Amino acid sequence: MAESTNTIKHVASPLARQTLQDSNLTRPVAGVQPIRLLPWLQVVKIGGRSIMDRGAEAILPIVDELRRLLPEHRLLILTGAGIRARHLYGVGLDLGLPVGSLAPLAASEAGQNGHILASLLAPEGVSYVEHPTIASQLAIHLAAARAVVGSAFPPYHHHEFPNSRIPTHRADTGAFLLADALGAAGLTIVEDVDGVYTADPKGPNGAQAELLRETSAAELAKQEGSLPFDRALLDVMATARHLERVQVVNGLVPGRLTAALRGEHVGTIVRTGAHAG
Ligand code: GWN
Ligand code: ATP
Repeated sequence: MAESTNTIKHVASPLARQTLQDSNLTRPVAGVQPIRLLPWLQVVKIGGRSIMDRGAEAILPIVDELRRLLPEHRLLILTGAGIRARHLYGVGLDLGLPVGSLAPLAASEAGQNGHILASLLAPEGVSYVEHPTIASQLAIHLAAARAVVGSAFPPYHHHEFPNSRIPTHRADTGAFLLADALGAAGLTIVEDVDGVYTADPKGPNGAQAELLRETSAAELAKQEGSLPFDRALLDVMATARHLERVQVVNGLVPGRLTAALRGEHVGTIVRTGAHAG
């Protein structure tokens, strides 16, 4: 018996003997920069309300543009939820549904928009892939096709934070979390405005609104009023590990998405908290 004790192999684990609550203790192990899983990937978020809800008039030119981009880029195309989710929030809130019940219902509308877009790109070999596939089999799907489409919503369901009656982590936040976690080359957010303005250009003070060519998540966090994306996006940008910037472009103007993916400055560049290295 004594001999067998000597053959036991002890597995040393640097975090085994200490609390995970003390960042001074965990930093030597947990403070290293994560690797980029898909460094060649370009993520494109297509607005639900701003693009998909407009139907053929807005969708078909974007589909044409995406089709022409396929030889140049490998794309993860993520769709937002749009007007159907807003109707759903209205009905659900009236009934008193908790935010964690509303989140997956709204998310399913983002998925439906993804299915629509993927159907139009099917002749190019593009398919809708489910959340679990994005989580664990994205690489093989992108080895088989130049692009895939998915829902931009994060799959938080009943885990959505209850600090708001409307889900705070919606399509823009979901797209960013995914792009940053994958270490993607870029994220382009496609809207129906030229970028981020000092105020809603379609709002009551729209005439005074000025386009911000370049800004940062930190600067926008100080700006009161509305934004063309979820405010929670600013929070996740602040703690980004890889994506140093995001470009918001107008998808109703042909060529803007293509130019953005080629690295041109054609919308608003929003710098995140991530630094090269
Ligand atoms: O249904 O359009 O994925 O990719 O957040 O969950 O509410 O689900 O609850 O793989 O897991 O409606 O069924 O639906 O949009 O999210 O999907 O067609 O469990 O492929 O079954 O994390 O698509 O759907 O809505 O994304 O955003 O079956 Mo849908 Mo969404 Mo499909 Mo997905 Mo949710 Mo799944 Mo999921 Mo649910
Ligand atoms: P989803 O994908 O969640 O359905 P979306 O991204 O397609 O939504 P909206 O959430 O409606 O679209 O955001 C775009 C709209 O935001 C623009 O049409 C514009 O009117 C509005 N907006 C509000 N504030 C601003 C701002 N500061 N700058 C630019 N646009 C703004």
